[in-house]
Amino acid sequence: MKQFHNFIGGEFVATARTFEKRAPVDDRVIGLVHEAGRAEVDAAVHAARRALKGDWGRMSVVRRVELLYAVADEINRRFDDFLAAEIADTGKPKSLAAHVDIPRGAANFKVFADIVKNVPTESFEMATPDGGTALSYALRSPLGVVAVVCPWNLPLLLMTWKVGPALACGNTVVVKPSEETPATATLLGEVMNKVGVPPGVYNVVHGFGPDSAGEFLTRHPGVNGITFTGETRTGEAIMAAAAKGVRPVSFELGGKNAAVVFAGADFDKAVAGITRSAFENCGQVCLGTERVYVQRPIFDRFVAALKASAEALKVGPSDEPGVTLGPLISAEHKRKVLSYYERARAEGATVITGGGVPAMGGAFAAGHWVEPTIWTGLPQTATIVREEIFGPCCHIAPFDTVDEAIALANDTDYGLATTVWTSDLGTAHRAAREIDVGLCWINSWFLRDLRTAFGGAKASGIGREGGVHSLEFYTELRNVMVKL
Ligand code: NAD
Ligand code: 6OD
Repeated sequence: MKQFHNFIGGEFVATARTFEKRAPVDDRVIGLVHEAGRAEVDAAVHAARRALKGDWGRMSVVRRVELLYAVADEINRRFDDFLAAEIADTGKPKSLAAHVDIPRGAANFKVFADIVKNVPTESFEMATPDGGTALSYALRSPLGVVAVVCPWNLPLLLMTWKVGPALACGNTVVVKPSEETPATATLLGEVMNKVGVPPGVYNVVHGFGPDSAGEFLTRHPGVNGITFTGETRTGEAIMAAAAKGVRPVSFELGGKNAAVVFAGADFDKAVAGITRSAFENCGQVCLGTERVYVQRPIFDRFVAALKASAEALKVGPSDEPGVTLGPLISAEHKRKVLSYYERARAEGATVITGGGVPAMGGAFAAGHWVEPTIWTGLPQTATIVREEIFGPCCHIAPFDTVDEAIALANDTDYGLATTVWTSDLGTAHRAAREIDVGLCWINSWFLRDLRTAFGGAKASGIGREGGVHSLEFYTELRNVMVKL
């Protein structure tokens, strides 16, 4: 049986307490995860502190950047190992993991290495009251030991999206991967050792949230800042933990994202785009669309086309040819998503397609499959229109005017992302300006440039990461004033 150990100070550490990792495709136990207790979390934070004060803290930016490039190269060299690990943990289609998750896992190290190598800091010359001159300049120091708490939907991608910039800025990290996806974070420990990243720079502690590694880590006084991706409710708990010691947080949280389709949009592109945004990764993408608003003249045609497109998706195991939809991550998440399917029916939704569990043969019958599902006919107050489901489903409602579309898109506590489909530039810009989100895609979805700001408004997050914006969180800016 595969063992997932903690990675502390450059060593793989077993613990007496383990929990099972089950495969989403068939619910088989595929590994045992060694849960970190307070002692292991404490050891990881201390290892990170020692590295910060030692080799890593003293290393030149040039050498640090070389090492991060080597990490990226080694991930690419072990591409198949990372791919297999990510697929086993998540059950996602191989094509998706091979084109998105693993390449981004490597890219996240190179992009931020390039950014820190080239980023300038400001300097000003000023006249002093005594007629002389002073020169001020800014220095960027690492934040310190950073806790990185991660979700399960894009495990390697989302972890390295934070570990990459944190290390590039000279910090050391203690990562708490999701209990559902221990594999790639553990594998990255091997990569760090192989390329010569000093022990303690990258640490991994496994476990759960409350009263486990997540809580022990975020409450640890040796942690200087916390970067977190996950549910808004978990963000609230972590924020309370961070209040002790007034430690900074960077939060990427939940969403209830709207897509808005105007009558003049390229119809086929809008249908294809929303098929991706609603169903990719089995709907387990924070940026995914769960609310679709379509201008009335094309409403019926759009509903019919999205139904056909959803029904053409192929649900199945990762490496079966043509599969576009894997299972949900766990039995618990499946129960949650199906409870929303039930709730939609109870509240009077018209089920356009799906709403149940697909028939899967053999061992796969025990997997966490659900059907891609589309509803219409519910008011804005309905549960499935308000709460994040994180499954392959969306509700479609009609609108008449631009004002109405913007009001509907904004009628949510969340503010992560939107996608607007229109051929009118003025309408596109107005929607981008007036829909309260951190990320707005026009005629596209999940098109990423890692130099750009990423994050959410309202209950979807605090702060922005990406490009130089990551430096705002992962460094402290110090001003030096020199009287000349
Ligand atoms: P989650 O909040 O349940 O768990 C995320 C991580 O937090 C896990 O590692 C978990 O063990 C840990 N955790 C839980 N409780 C904790 C506590 N009290 N203290 C410390 N750590 C704790 O989220 P999830 O179910 O893993 O992921 C799905 C959620 O993540 C969805 O809400 C989704 O929208 C969100 N998400 C957001 C983004 C984004 O960029 N905004 C990206 C991906 C996922
Ligand atoms: O692409 C990224 O950098 C990113 N943070 C994606 C988040 C996806 C959420 O599920």
